[in-house]
Amino acid sequence: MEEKVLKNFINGEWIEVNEQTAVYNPATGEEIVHVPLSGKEEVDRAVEAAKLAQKEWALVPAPQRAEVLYRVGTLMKEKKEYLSKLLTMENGKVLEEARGEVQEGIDMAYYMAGEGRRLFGQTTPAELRDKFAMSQRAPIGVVGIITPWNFPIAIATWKSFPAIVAGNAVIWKPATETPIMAYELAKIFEEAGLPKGVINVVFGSGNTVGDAMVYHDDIRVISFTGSNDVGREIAAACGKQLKKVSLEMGGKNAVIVMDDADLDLAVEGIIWSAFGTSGQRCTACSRVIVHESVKEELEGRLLEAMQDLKIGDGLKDGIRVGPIINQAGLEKIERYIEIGKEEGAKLLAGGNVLAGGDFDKGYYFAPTLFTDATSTMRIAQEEIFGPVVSLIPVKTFEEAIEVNNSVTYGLSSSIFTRDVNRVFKAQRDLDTGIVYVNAGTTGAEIHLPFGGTKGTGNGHRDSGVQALDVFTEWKAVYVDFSGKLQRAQIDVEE
Ligand code: UN1
Repeated sequence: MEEKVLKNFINGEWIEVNEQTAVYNPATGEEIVHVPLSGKEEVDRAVEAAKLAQKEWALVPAPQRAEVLYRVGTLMKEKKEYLSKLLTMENGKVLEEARGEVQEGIDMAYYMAGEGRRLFGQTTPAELRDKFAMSQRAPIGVVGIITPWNFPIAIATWKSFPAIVAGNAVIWKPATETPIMAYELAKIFEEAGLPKGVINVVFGSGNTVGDAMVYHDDIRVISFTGSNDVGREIAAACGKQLKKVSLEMGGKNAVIVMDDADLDLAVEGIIWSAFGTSGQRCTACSRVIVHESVKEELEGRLLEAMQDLKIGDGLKDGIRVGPIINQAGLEKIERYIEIGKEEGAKLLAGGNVLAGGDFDKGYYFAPTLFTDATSTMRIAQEEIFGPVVSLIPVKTFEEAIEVNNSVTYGLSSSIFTRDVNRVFKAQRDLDTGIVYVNAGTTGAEIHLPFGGTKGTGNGHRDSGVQALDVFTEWKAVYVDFSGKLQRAQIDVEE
């Protein structure tokens, strides 16, 4: 990437903003680019452009709208390696995972492009003779998406692609920590021939750009992924304005390991979902609910597997765990380690910021394992967003399910067992939006609904065909071809 100063993308134009802030590579501490700090003025300008563009865009037949997404997918595919490296640079996740994230975006492009030929509605029998009834999806208008730094490109595609294929125009505020993916995706939209104004990228903070979006009368939907506190504020603000809002605010995801589990597999699943992306996934495993009879064995095997985790700059070969996003992230994890110790959980490994040599330049935290935690401890209830996992011993399958469901979040859960009855009970009783059997808690596929129950969100889903529900209105249409005025609910009895 050549640019050193990023620009907003508004109405198909690249617009510089005077105020900016620096963006750093979390692995090395090096400055990479400057990102605009926009304000209400830029949001207003973007919305004006989006309103005009949307009117035309909604009239373009959906299969043609989809053509643009096919091109977007193909361009992403061509640039996959380039994008992945930039993603590792700005976010820190290891290159292999960055490639996986870009691939999620490519998959989403092709999947949602397919929706351009479906966008199914329903025909329904009418109550009256010679009358036709149907329901169809209609675009909502201008929609706002606010995306996080931990999946800067995938989550943006989960939200923007369904919005676009359904005929909306988008105002997008990416996280200021990871603006490069947004910049690159905007360039791809431009190259793919998306009409100007259909997507507008406005960089800036939540307090300025985010607020301006949430309170803008002409932005009719806000789709947000991020922290619980911010999500609740957005929900309250949108509630007062009767604005549709879709929220995804994290998890406290558990892997359950039963006495009959394949322990080798369970260890792999835990290591991957707890320490991959340095635990900075909404779906990351941060609790292991383990049957007491296999607890010691599991502890030993986890400790052994943790020794193989090479930590460092994700652009280097063989690195399995990258850095934490920034100093604030590091300090939050440190606070939880102290809390865990005070609460009486036993620290088996890690628990410290990594220092010395290359570690001094970036933000690194040692993969951490607590054991003998109880389900009411704060380390077993609150989202830490780091490579920290706590073992909670239980005596029965029923207790395992209960402990899994004892948190305010409800995103993802997993169980390792060979008992088919337990499998079916677990998929029914685990109170999360995503359930895995004999796999870790991460790795959701884009054509299935992504989201959770309880405090994870407000009932909406990202990705999957369900994402279309966020960005469309259902419209009921009646066509009376009887040639006379038929009065529904009255004429029926005559
Ligand atoms: C997130 O952490 O918010 O299921 C998204 C997964 C990925 C997406 C995670 N496909 O872990």
